[in-house]
Amino acid sequence: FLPNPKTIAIVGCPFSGGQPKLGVDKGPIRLVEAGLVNQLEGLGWKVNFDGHHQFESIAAENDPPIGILKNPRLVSRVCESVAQAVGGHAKNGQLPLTLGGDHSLAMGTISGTLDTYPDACVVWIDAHADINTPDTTDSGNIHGMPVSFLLGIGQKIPEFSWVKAALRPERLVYIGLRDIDAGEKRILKENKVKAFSMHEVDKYGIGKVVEMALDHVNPNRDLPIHLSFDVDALDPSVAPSTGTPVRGGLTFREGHYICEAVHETGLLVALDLMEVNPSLADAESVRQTVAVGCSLVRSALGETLL
Ligand code: Z70
Ligand code: MN
Ligand code: MN
Ligand code: MN
Repeated sequence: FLPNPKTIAIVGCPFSGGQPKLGVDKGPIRLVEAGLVNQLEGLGWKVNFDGHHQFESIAAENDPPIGILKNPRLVSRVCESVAQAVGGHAKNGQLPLTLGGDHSLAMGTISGTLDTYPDACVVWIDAHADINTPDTTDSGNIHGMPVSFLLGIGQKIPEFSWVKAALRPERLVYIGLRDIDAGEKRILKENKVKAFSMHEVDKYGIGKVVEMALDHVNPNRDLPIHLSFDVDALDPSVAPSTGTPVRGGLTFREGHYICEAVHETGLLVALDLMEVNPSLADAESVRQTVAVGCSLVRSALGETLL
């Protein structure tokens, strides 16, 4: 899908408004400081990075909760601007790499991808399903909801009317789930969304799981792929610096294997790396989490072991 010279557009999104913990907005800054641009150039990519996005200008001064949704206008406006950035880069034939920031941002990134590639499928790697609706959420944190907005399920919030319900449930697949709310389990079943939890990873092994996941969303291996990777999919021993670590996660190799296998399809058109929070845990844990984040991105963008 991508023209030569192959170009990555880094969309740095220092944003934390989809959840309550400060510091996740520093994730993209740390990932770039760790040398990500040079690393991607080393893989033969041209890298377009014109600085992190500035969301201060769209900060809503008066943003009371809607129902229990926190920072609703801020999250909506930031995601709309991210959708425009990602969509614009994709339409220019570049591969948007969005660095989060919290996972509410994927409402924007996937909207931008689907606006450019209406047939794209989404591979969502996460401990969580992030598919609560405004009716089912217990936390009010919008990073637990972006998928429901993209699918167009649940109560409609006028402030989010720009989000097209452009994602079809059969074009979405999860890997790594292990912390799902009761309401989310029902939504997954009702909408027949394919999900490979850690149980399936244990049962079949990661190679078979990725093959089954791609067979579901991309049976002929001809549709564009958007890979949205929440670093908390990895086990906390591998990626400790994240807002909601959940034990029993993907190993270092399982996480990288997913990225390598998606790269091998030649179908990747957009990539998100989300929820790195350099303010959580000690300095060595932060270094480790940032390094594994860069390493996952490199694997998805063509780094091989041999
Ligand atoms: C819960 C909610 C979530 C990430 C936590 C948690 C969602 N289901 N996502 N951490 N990355 O609040 O809706
Ligand atoms: Mn840009
Ligand atoms: Mn997530
Ligand atoms: Mn998560």
